[in-house]
Amino acid sequence: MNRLVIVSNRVADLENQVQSGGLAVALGEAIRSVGGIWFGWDGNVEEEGTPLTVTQTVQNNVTVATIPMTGQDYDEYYLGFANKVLWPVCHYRLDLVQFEPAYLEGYKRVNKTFANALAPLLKPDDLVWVHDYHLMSLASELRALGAKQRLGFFLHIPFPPPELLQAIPAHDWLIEALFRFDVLGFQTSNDASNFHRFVSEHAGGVTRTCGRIEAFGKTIVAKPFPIGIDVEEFAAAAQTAEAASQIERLNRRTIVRSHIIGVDRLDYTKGLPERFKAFGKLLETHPEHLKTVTFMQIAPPTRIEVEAYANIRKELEELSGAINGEFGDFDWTPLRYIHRTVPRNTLAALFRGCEVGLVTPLRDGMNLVSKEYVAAQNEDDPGVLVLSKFAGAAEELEEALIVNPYNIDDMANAMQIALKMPLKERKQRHSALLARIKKHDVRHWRKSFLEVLTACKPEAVS
Ligand code: ADQ
Repeated sequence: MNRLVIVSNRVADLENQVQSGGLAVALGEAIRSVGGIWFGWDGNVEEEGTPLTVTQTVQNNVTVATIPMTGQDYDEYYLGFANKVLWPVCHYRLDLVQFEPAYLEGYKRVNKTFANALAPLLKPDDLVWVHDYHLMSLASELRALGAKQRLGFFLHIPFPPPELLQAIPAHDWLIEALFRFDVLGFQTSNDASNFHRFVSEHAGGVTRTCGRIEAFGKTIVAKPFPIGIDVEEFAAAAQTAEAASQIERLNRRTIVRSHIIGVDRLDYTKGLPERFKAFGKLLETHPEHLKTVTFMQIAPPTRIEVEAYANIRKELEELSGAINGEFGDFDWTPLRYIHRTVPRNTLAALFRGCEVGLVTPLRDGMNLVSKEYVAAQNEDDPGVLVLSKFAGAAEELEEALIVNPYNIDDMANAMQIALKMPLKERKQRHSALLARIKKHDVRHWRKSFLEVLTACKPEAVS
């Protein structure tokens, strides 16, 4: 078995698996079984001129190798090119792009710094698996240093259609850099086909069978590998004695009969203002829910230095205040809006205790919350998932109530259908959804990607 090297912007906390979640556990498990390295930024920002040295901690056969970055790197690479250019374009939000030439330089510089620091740690037979939009030019930097290893890349966020991709300054350079990997993994067939379309229409590429595509003098594999969750682990977390007491606490407010829940990072892609408005619409059009339904939105702030994130927070505070002001009463708060990260076990319990799960992003690579909500349900009395057609998960989770998150009435209507859905239909939909998330769980995702990467010939690399 080849050693596995995972590279991502941030390194997951392999010690604290309860907090870090399914992905960290699944990848950590893979490294532990074959031995290897997890490499990434340590989260620290150093003064300009401080040497950026790699720190390695070794536990059994796993090395966690991390490196700090400078304030300039943080501003230009992380906040700049990654989060003010790539993130909005990949989520179809050209209106939020803020580009400065220094951002691109910062992105190239940090990818190069990562490559310089990682290259000496690699062994010839390693399988290197790079994650996400921060590190799209890492393979090209590693190849420039002579790396011949098999290099794979997985994009956790959507890959936009060519018409939007072209809004990224230097997108041609970025696509050519991606061709220095051997395997590119996308969340959905839509994302993979957007990539194929760009390469064939704008880079003279030729699509072959089995996801292979030829361009820039090289043939690589570029196909979907939809990510999943650890279904058994999450289902078990929802059924502990502690979870039962949390659910009991939720129901102690006897005045409320049904709970609706949303859990997302506070991000403009997650469709939160639209969701809040839809809940307001539900109360307005179906007054029978007054005092009997609550909506709990858990949304911890992220990337607060980026203006668009501060704006969304302000908008949500105003909307939740307006809804509670209009509909609430001294003994009932219709919308509870919580700004904190919640331990995974508590999340699992809350999902199980809530009759409706709202997952309504305007655009999302996959969305793991949708799968966690399904996994946490009581099979004998399951809740209903309301899912945006623009979440990658909608390609698989057909039995959810699929909504257009831009259409407030459509979402309010889906909430009403969910709240009224008979047990028989809830069970039918849930068992179909559960079967799907079990079939494509996180281990299947990892195994299928690594099988394709292992099957590449390292000598095929130029
Ligand atoms: P995210 O945009 O972060 O991930 P998501 O897939 O929903 O979105 O994953 C979020 C994870 O964080 C889930 O496991 C969820 O339970 C957890 N989480 C969210 N809010 C939390 C809170 N308040 N407290 C504790 N935990 C919380 C990116 C892409 C997605 C893609 C994933 C994985 O944007 O589209 O599905 O990567 O590839």
